[in-house]
This record gives sequence, C-alpha cells and structure tokens, in this order.
Amino acid sequence: MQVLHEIFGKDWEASYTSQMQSEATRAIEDGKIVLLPQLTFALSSEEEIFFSTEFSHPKFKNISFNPQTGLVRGAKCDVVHQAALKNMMARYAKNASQLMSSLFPHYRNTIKIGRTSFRPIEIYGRIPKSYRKDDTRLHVDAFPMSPTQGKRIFRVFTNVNPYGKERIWRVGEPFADVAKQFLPRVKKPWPGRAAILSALRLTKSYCTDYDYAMLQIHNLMKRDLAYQKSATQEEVRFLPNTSWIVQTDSVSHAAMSGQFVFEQTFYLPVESMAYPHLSPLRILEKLAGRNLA
Ligand SMILES: O=C(O)CCC(=O)C(=O)O
Ligand SMILES: [Fe+2]
Repeated sequence: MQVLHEIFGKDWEASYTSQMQSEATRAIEDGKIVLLPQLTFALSSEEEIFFSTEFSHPKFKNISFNPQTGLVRGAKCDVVHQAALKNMMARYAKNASQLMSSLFPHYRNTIKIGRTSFRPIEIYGRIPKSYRKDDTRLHVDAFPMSPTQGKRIFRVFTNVNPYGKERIWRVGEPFADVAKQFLPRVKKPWPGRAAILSALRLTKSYCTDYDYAMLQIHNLMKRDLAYQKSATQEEVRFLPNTSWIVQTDSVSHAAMSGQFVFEQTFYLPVESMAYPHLSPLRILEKLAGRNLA
C-alpha cells in the first residue's frame, strides 16, 4: 500500500481546490498519511532557545498545551519562558486548526481540538517507563485516561529540527489487518469496569467497549515482540520543515528517532467522516458482530 499522500501547501493559510480536499479526505480516511513537504512552522529568533531539552520537566515526555484552558504542562522554566512557550504552542494550535479547516472543510462543524505538544526529547535511546509507553513499538493510539468513545484521533505533526534531522517512523499494516489479528485476543472486560473507572475518575469520560478493545489492542501490539518484527511495515522518514497529518487511532505507527516536533491532536465523530465504514469503531463492530459504542 502507498503510505503517503502528498499535498503541496506552502503555508498554513493556503487554500485547496475541492478536488484536493476530496482526495485528501479519501486518503486520510483510508489510512494514508497526508504529507505536506513544503509546510513548516517557523520559530522566532527568541523562540530558538526552545531547541533544547533544558525546559522539559524530567517527569514528562512532552511539553503540552491545552488550547481550551491556555495551560502549559511538562515544562520546567520561569514565568517569562512559560509565557513564551505558551505563545509558541498557541500559534501552532491555530496554524494546525487552519490547515484542518481548509483541507477538510466538511469536518469543520464537528471537529474538536485536543492537546498541542512540543516534543524536544530525542526519541532514540529514550527509556520508557513500561512497554505500554514505548512509542518505538508499532501501535494504534488509545489512551487509558482519555476514552474517545469511537471518535477519530487526527494528529498534525511538524518536524522543526534545526540540525537537519529526520523524524523516522515505521508504519505498519492497515487497521483491518491489525484488528483481525488482535481483536480475538482481547479479553472481556469485567462487569461494571467502565462505571467504576469513571466513578473513581480514572478516566476522563466513559470508557466504552470500543475504548476497552482499542486499549487492549494497543497494549497487545506493543507487547508482542514477534509481531513487532514480522508485521508488514515500512520506514517513513519525515524531513525537517515538513508536516504530516495522520489518524493515529487507525494507522499503525512507531516513532524510532528524531527530535523537535510539534503535534496537534483533533477529535472527530465517526458520523462526520466521509467513509465511516473505514473507522476503527465500524471495523471492530463488524468483526465483533455487535455494537461497541
Ligand atoms: O512523536 C512522534 O513522532 C509520534 C509518537 C506517537 O506515537 C504519537 O504521537 O502517537
Ligand atoms: Fe502513537
């Protein structure tokens, strides 16, 4: 399968023809990565000090920003630098939103913005706390605290590495193949699990059967070292000063190396997709023979 779908947009305000929009929609919903090889995110000269690991809190993987509350997390710095970080990340959030809106206009009314992240730590050689947190292993995204209830996860990335370093990913097999292998291995949740998790506030919202299955698949994929080696996969190298958009809940991916990337997350209801049958929710429901929402 062709993994990349290239679009030539030079800036975040670029407009796209309806043909480009519908081709990009088909491509992304079909599990391709939409690559914008000419699109970068420029840092001002004052912001260049953030090309460093010095502002990262050792407990966090990334520096994150919540565009809804304006809060920055995971940074270790004084108020002046904190404000500058916030400014820079808010600008990335705005740019990424603009891109999503001009490339996918029919998602506009229902898409919701999530967290923005700045990732200043080199991936290669990083020691994860557990295999579940190891993003160098192929996985589809699912987060224990943040159930999506079927909503799609879109991520916009920009490699801003100033030293010419690529971000290297492995991209695995289509979601339908992942699901066929791993859904049969998903154990039944114990009764009342979701209600207890949300009552104890261990999840930010209700964890549906879909969320449970996705989290299990995420963990099973990462735990299976034989699968990591033998699964159909290919290496994709993202050059500095390029951007890409991917549905990380369906595209099997692993980040192998690279440093200094921005990322913006968005959530989209399955019903807003042009091809909802391609969503992980519908694919899993078809295999399970029942409703998982
Ligand atoms: O940082 C990256 O390049 C990707 C890591 C990852 O697995 C993700 O953002 O879902
Ligand atoms: Fe991921």
